[in-house]
Amino acid sequence: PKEIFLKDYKMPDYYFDSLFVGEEKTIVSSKIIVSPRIEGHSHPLVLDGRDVKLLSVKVDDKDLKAPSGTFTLEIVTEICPQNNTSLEGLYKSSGNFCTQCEAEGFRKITFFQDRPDVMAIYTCRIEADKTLYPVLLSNGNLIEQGDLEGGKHYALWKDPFKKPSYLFALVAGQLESRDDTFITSSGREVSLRIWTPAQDLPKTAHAMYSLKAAMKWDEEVFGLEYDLDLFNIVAVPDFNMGAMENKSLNIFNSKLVLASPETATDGDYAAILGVIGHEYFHNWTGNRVTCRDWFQLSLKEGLTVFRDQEFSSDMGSRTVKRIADVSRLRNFNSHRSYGTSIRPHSYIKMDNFYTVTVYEKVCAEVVRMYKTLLESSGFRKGMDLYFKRHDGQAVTCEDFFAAMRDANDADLSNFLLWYSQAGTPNVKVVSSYNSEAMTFSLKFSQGVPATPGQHVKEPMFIPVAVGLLTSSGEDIPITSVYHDGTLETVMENGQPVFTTILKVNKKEDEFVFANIAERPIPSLLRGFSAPIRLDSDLTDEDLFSLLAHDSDGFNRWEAGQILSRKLMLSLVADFQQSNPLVLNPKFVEGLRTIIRDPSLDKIMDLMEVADPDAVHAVRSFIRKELALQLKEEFLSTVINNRSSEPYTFDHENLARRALKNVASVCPFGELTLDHPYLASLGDEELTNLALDEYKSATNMTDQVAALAAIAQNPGLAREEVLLDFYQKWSDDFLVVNKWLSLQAMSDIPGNVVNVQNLLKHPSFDLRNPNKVYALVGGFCASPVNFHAKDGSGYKFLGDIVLQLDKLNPQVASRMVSAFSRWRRFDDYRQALAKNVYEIASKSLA
Ligand code: B3K
Ligand code: ZN
Repeated sequence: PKEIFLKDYKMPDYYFDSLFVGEEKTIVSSKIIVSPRIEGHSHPLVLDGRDVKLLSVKVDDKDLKAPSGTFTLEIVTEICPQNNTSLEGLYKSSGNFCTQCEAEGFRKITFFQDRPDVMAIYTCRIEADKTLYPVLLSNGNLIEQGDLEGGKHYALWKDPFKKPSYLFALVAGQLESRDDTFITSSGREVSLRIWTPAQDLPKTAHAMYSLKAAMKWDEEVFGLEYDLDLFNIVAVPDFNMGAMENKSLNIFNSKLVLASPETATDGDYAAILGVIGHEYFHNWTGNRVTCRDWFQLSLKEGLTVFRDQEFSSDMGSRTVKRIADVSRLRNFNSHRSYGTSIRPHSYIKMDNFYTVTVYEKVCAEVVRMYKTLLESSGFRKGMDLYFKRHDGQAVTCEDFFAAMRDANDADLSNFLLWYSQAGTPNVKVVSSYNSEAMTFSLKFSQGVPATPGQHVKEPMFIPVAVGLLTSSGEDIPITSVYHDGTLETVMENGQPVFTTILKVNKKEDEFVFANIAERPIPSLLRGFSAPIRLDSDLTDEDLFSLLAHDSDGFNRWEAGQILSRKLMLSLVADFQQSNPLVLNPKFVEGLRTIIRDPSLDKIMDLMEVADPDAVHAVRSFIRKELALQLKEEFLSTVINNRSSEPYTFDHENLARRALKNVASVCPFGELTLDHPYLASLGDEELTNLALDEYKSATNMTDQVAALAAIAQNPGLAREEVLLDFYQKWSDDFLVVNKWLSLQAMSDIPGNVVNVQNLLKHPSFDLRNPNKVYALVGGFCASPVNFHAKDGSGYKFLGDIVLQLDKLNPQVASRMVSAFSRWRRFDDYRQALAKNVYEIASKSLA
């Protein structure tokens, strides 16, 4: 494979002004108006194409000849969507046709300059059998439709906005729609339609609610209005990713559209809200302003992930959302040290560029830092200028940076290093209090670890949000800070602040707070204001105090995290030296106070007692020990948080269910490894409690959590309840996937054999990405069985990946990324196919 370099970017030699796509069975004819970028040049026009059979090419209605000036290019190709298991380009899913063109799928439909900086107006005519494919959709507005001979019909769609090929979409099939309308802030009426097979329509209510909420939010927060009269969402069961933001025709993985209280968990409801918002927000950040080349992926993804995170925070609890996002970020990156920068200088296969590191999480943190540095109003000014300058263009991360800087006249100094420099900055902070001068000093030192190809690193520009607490836990007003020999006032509207942003951008940087009457406890990096690793000199006592009192909810959780990590580490050492394990009573007491506190927003303090990657034995010990010592508290938590009210998706009920399920059962069901406390004891009384929870559950959140609790202990109860669950839900493929993933993630010894058997279960299908993610992905998330000493887990994954690579290279490469979390399997890596190669060589440093 050829490696593509950012430094080699060249502007296209030709523009494509408009494109007409027609699809009949599998014949694609396209007519493209082509104009050279530089009049009179003689560069060849090179088109991309993959797995496409060329039937004919015509230039200006004549045989191929090199034209100068603008000309029309007509191409007819033949493709086989029914055999397309890669799920890129045009393919069939459950009998319906649909497309996925990002990043380079359009070249699997026809020959084209398949690159995001070639933007054209698309007109698309679809012809198909009317009975088999009654619904024909594409981007933009429906211009014309009608019947044709031989039981066929056609639809002609035109998208008035110029767009790159990756945003093209087409759907043909037997679908029905849930219809609604949205009135924009300027009074235009937009038709909203969510398309699914008829039987699934009742499950689209939450998706429609989410779409309307997102449209309203984007108007209110960013002044961004929807720009067409129609917005379509189509749900398909076979989809590599979550969803796709095609202009006015979003295509979604069914998992992120369909929900009912009986079949979807709180986690599913939250994911639907976030992803519907995400794809909708792309209409401005991605579609109206797009990327010049794929190196700029974070320009649209980082910004849009940030926007969806803000949207979800505004719709629910900001603290809970922030904790969830930061946990994910850390979980995915803890072993990789963010080995790639968010804008690498080269790639081999674009698809492998869509990793959690490069694509989503860190990029969104970078956008968040602009907001932290410029505040909400400055950030909004930057966004406004970005759209004013670049609407209708394909641009770069520097253009976004320039808009933020220019709109605020801000000194963002070396901020751009966040895009190019790989590796997580390690920041150390040392504090000291001077009672005579009444000053409190924070001395920062930073360093970025060397990463492959980048040995020497520059200091980064790091916004550190800081608050100071009194010994009794109250916020201390901050009025002024010395930095670089000058005293800066940090008041807002003449009032002292409780949180201030320190701009750390030197290798060693000191900040001194003035007028501090007692030795304060610093609350550092509030809200996780920068994606760094922070090492502070806080004592256990400071941390307990922050855990109990910090006004920053995120840092309360963070203090609990640091304390439990410390506890884990000391126990791991004891374990290794065969010392008896004893739980620090201070820790148990700290937790007891929190559990007894009736306010619910502290659920997260309990959720992750330890780092998910820490040693299994110690983790189970802590869990069991806490369950034993805090049994009374956990039991009353379960009882006090039961509810017989109908299911509602709101913060209070989410928190209540999460608290109950973490005490007795399991938070957020699918794909979390946070074990329920009480059920970990495995005694009969508590197994019966979980069984009661299972039987009386009126929603999937409670039901799957109880199931997970029972399933953690091998035995008859486990077998019976798993069978019961399957029999109940065997017709609902999304629920069956939960059943698959729950068994796959299990810590019970020798689970690889069960998972191998499940591969042969009638409910499993290697061609469906969701099932692969549930079963194979679930297994790789199990620290015990995937990483089994005998290598059975790795061998299992290696074999599957080889099979998957033939069917669907994107899914294969996502699965192989499970290896990237550990460094010791070179032996296994080498056996993997081409797709494995890039992830292995590029992001597994
Ligand atoms: N932009 C798409 C992801 C496409 C992935 C292609 N392999 C979904 C999103 O981020 O909105
Ligand atoms: Zn996106």
